Amino acid sequence: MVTRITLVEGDITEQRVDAVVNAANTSLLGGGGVDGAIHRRGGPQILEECRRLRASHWGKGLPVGRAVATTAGRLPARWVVHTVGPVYLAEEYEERAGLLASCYRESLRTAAELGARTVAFPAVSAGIYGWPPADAARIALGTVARVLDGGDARAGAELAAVRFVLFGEEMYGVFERARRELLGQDE
Ligand code: AR6
Repeated sequence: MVTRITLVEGDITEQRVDAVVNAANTSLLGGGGVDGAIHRRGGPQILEECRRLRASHWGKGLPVGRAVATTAGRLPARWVVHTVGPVYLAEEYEERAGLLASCYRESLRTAAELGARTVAFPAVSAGIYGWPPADAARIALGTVARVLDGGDARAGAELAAVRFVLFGEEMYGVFERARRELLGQDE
């Protein structure tokens, strides 16, 4: 459902949405990129909850393709949904593309279970993890559109809007083109 997906150029830590998705790593203990920005702006409460998750259910860390929620700390959101994207590796494209799609599905499911109606995503795996931006955008938009269209009836029904927050003009343009190709031109 195209109208429920929007693209904005900006900083995900400034988004007023119910849930902000973090492109984390398996350790859940922070890193660079969007992960670093979320922990910096959100404050130490987020890391405290991540540590508790590591001390309990996710002792070995969060597997690639999965998602888990914590408080959003001082961010203007209610929750941060942490997901772990795959590192790009051309020789294992099929398997890893499946895992990237899983990040979006699992994040939406996790957010919907909490009662979130609005969710903001960064371009998972398209930074430090090296996923080619156009392909990352195609997977991101295609997967979210399928969930909203009822591929996952529960998550699709509860979510009112999904916003992709793209860092920089270039990534925004890549998503805009992918959106046009996949979903048609209209809003
Ligand atoms: N708001 C929105 N997007 C951002 C922001 C921001 N504040 N900052 C960066 N981006 P990356 P990955 C964009 O590297 O590829 C971390 O160390 C960025 O320009 O954050 O999944 C984790 O701990 C790019 O387009 O995530 C992992 O170890 C996109 O967000 C690893 O990086 C994703 O880039 C994850 O790598």
